[in-house]
Amino acid sequence: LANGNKKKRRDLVLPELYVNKFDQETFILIIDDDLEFVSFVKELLEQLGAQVLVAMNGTRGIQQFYDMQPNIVLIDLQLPDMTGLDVFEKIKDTASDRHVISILMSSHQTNEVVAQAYAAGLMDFIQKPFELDLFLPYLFNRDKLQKSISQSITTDGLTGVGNRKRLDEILKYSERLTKRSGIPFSVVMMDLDHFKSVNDTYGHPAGDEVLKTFSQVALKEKRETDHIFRYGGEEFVMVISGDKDEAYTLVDRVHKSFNEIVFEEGDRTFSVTFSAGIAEYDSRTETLLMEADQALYQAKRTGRNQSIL
Ligand code: GH3
Ligand code: MG
Ligand code: MG
Ligand code: MG
Repeated sequence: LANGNKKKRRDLVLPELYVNKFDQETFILIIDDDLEFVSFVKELLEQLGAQVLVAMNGTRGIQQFYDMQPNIVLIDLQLPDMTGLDVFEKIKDTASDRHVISILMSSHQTNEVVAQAYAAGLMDFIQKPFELDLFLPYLFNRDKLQKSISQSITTDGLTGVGNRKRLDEILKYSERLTKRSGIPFSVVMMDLDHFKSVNDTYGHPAGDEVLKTFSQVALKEKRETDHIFRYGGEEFVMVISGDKDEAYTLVDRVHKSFNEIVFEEGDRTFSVTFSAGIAEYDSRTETLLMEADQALYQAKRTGRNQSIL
């Protein structure tokens, strides 16, 4: 097997088509005790833009799965402390909940093993050593399909921005990124002011237009590394790459742009404002939204149409 990999390494020429194809949100966990095989595959997947972690036994693999929350997990059937099927048994609920691509690997491919893998709920079985020129295009397509499924169930129907499920994912992703890179991130909780009276005065469809416009303004003002979500009715959350002062500056831009917009309903015109609460990630995402919500409450209580840090 080791020799086979060495040979593959020399022979492998990646078609240009497959260079840097994974996006930066592709986290791959490899649970396998074959050091030579995993370091080779890890290096290759990283060259293709994925972030890769390796666990050398089942116990560590399960732990890494929950810590890292990968979107792809490759599990070897024979591990030092348990079988790959045992590992999957321990992670399958979360894996299915998060639409993780789960693949069992083994050098011994029997119908029985493959059937067991599918019966256990794994998405696929791959024989080792990989035929990389087949495996890579396959994995890339699979990842894209999975992401587009995830995308459609994590998008808010009215505004097209991410929904709460997507927010949860991005918060976890941001936490991981911050722990690795040290670059801070902040969240902003935003709530439209007196929105009930917008609906009451101009009608629910006009209110819907305001929500859509607000989303578009936030999308336009945010940078590529920032994210916007509809949290609920007329509440939105932004996850911003940077400290709370950077977040403040960004929200200020959104405030200025949004306040300028004149909505028309029949022959009447009106403007809408919003309030915002900002909190910077410290060490726990669990309390982050609560902190931002408290700041938002202050913003509401002390006059609305403002941001509070
Ligand atoms: P405050 O400044 O304190 O936030 O006052 P508010 O009126 O904005 O807050 P309140 O929570 O009383 O009202 C929120 C309103 O948002 C009530 C609800 O009908 C409306 N709303 C929630 N979801 C939607 C929606 O999808 N479309 C429309 N048009 N209105 C919505
Ligand atoms: Mg093994
Ligand atoms: Mg509200
Ligand atoms: Mg409101």
